[in-house]
Amino acid sequence: MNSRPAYRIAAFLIASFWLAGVVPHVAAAEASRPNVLFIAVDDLNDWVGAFGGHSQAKTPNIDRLAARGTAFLNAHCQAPLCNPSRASLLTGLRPSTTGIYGLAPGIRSVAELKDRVTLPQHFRHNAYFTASFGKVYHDGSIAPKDRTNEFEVWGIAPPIPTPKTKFVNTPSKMAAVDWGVFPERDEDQADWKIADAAIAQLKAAPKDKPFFIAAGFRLPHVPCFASQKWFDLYPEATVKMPPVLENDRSDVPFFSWYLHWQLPEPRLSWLKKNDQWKGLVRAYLACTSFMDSQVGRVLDALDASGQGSNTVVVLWSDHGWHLGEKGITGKNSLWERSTHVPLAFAGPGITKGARCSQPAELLDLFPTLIDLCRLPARSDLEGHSLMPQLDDASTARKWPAITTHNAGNHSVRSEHWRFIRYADGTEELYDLRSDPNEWINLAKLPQHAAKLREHAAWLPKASHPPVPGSAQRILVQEGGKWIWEGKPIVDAELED
Ligand SMILES: [Ca+2]
Repeated sequence: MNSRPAYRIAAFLIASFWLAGVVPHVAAAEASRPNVLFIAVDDLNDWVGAFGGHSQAKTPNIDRLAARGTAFLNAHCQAPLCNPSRASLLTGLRPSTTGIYGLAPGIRSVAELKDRVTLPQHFRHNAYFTASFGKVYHDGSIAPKDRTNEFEVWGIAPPIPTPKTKFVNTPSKMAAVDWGVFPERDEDQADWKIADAAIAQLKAAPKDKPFFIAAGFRLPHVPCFASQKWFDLYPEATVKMPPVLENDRSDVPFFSWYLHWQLPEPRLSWLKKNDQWKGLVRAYLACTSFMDSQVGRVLDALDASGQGSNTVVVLWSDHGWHLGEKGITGKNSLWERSTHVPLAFAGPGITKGARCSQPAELLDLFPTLIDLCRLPARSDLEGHSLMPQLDDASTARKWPAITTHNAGNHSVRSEHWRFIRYADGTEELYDLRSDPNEWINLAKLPQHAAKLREHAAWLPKASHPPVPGSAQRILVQEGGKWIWEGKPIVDAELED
């Protein structure tokens, strides 16, 4: 076990006060609780040095954070889309429990969740100062007048600045997708301003209570803009492209084509035809490196504040991103490229330099942070504390990671396997040891029937229908037919 000098000193001081007949202002546990620096990243897949998804990724700051603590190499989101993923992490409940699957509604617009005590609120109710900068809750999911109910300080959350005209002429329904060298100065980036605000708050945090400061970075979410120096890290001629297999999707259920195909992000066919695939890959890497530099600024400020040794730092991304794998770019799939996220913890009570390959879920953050900060336990959370793995990364974990994409579609990721079942009952199974790209669907092979059943046993029992107010990309069943994005799913070849 790690020693906890701050905890011991606080306990000693409180014991001294008690012996002297002085009633301390705060209870022992509260006085000794560590701070939390909660770093969210938008649409960051595993193309991060420490997480090994791309051999050229340059992310020295996230890497040094991971080296300071424990990196979870097999961590997965609960939903491959911003709003449902963040709603799940913040409430501690699965999408299949809440019915939040789309870009709306926000949690407070759902009757059952109106008064749900979220992760930051649980800290606030236990005498923490709480503050948020950038994208932590999904943009627009909380009305401005209600934001200080969620965090004591709800700071700036500027959007990614965009040029007057697009760099890349993507089709009109991909309006948000663009990439290129912009703006000229890093100081004009949203993530620079978000880091600045978090740094100012670290300096100004109240001294009489622990803090929970959240910083939510926007890149590498599209549009992927960064200044020239970040592109220069990845000379175009040297950029390695992700592995793809021709006809990769020929062995996946037809149902998945609809769920993942009718997307606004560019398809691989469009990128190839327009000679834009490498440009997007390069821009994504450049933006990730720039965002990483802002993580570094915040980590440096934490250390400069003198609170580094008494602060739990956790970094996570809301879901992954395809860059051509399985024929698409973007998220919204139940495959590894969409579900796999970087997750790292560092700070008091966490083993240093450890790497854990056991499955972990973003849902686990809530109970893990409760344990690390010795807050009152909650019996209403669907995740499981990662404390055993933070103590010893080789500790086996009973639970797989489950990702849900619209009602009734789930992926179950164990240490070595991925099982997917779609709402129409069709299935996929991959052995990630021999097939890390998920190219060979084993679901129909009789020799894997037991493995398939073993994973299917973990499928969520609840299947909450989409709640009222659910936005686009929602799957519903009407009169025995499946309707995806307002159109019936029919057994016909989709154009690629
Ligand atoms: Ca996102």
